[in-house]
Amino acid sequence: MKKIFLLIAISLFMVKFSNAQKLPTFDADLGKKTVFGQEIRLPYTDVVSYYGYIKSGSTPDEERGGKKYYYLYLWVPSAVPEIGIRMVSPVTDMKPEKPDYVMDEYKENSNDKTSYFDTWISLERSSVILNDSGFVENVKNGSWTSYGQNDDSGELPKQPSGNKYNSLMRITSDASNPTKALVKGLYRIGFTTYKTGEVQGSFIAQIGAVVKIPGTIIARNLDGLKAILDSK
Ligand SMILES: [Ca+2]
Repeated sequence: MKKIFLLIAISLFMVKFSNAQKLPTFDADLGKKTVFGQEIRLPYTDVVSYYGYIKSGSTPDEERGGKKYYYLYLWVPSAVPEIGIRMVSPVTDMKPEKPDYVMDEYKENSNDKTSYFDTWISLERSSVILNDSGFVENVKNGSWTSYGQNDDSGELPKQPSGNKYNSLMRITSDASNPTKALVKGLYRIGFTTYKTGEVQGSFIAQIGAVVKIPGTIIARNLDGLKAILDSK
């Protein structure tokens, strides 16, 4: 029996380090086990990557309490048991691949490897559930329910400052609580810097799910998301 556990541990270790990407694997809370005092997590089955770039001096989507907020809109087409979100800035050794989302500004500024920001992320869900002709306006006038936020995570690589200031969070759905259940709908990932200051430079945002969710959409603005939704 001990041998089997050892083999599992070794193969998980191999998966972790044989992956070509420069970030560590994105591991889920769900199915987490402790074997011989060692915590073993399985990677998210489905990881969607979004490469972005914010130019210094850009107009944020919102300013609250002196902080500049930007949003990524996320359409989740069915209820999910868990969602993981992480954000790393700057993007150094990673390159976008075929299914990844890439902002135009990212392509235009791909040679800027030095600008970055101390990331901070949040997840909220819109009160609007129906994609009709008034969708964009309804969302703007609707409310948002917060699911959580994260500033710094020790699981991610250090920033050029030498600090582990990148962000990661895992949200587990609580089906018994309407404000904690990860139901089908429109979510937004908010990002800013923890300290008041400039959001600038490249970043990668990743959304991890324990099940494959076909039809997941990420967009930088509501009109863009609506256009993709309507084209499906
Ligand atoms: Ca941070």
